[in-house]
Amino acid sequence: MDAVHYIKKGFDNKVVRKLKDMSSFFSDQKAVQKLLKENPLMYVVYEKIEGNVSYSFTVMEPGKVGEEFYMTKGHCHEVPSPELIHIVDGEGVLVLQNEKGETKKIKLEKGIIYVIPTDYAHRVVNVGKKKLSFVCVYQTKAGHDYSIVEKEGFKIIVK
Ligand code: PAN
Ligand code: ZN
Repeated sequence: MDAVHYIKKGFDNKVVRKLKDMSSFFSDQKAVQKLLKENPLMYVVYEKIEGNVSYSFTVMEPGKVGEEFYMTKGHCHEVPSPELIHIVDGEGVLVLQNEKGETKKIKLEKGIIYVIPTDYAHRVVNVGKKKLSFVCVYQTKAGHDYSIVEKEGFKIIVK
């Protein structure tokens, strides 16, 4: 069974994020205000916990807020730990930023497994015209810390 079917067969957590859940993350606040009337779906995350290892399957909608592509909120791990990411379908860009403010922008090729290094805040952007779906693998204890992104944001804006 491939990872997607494995996760979708029995996930433990499901997170639905709409624009309202992340409205302050986008740079064009006028565009945000206009779109908030319909509050579009941004993405859904299905998570499966298997002891020390957790897996997630994220399905992102295509679209833009102003000029900026739909993206995930982005986070650091509470317990520093790396993560694997694998694109299942669609066109994605991975944005990384560490505490020193060093950034990386990586185009995610379908069929390749990428490692998100320890200590990097990470965000995925759907730069395509259709849904973007990807699988992540990480330590269950990694946790999600959104506070750094909420406070400082990412320097790289993907348009
Ligand atoms: C992923 C992300 C998922 C959604 O499972 O949590 O793609 O992104 P946000 O959590 O930033 O909203 C992951 O990176 N887990 O560690
Ligand atoms: Zn993560």
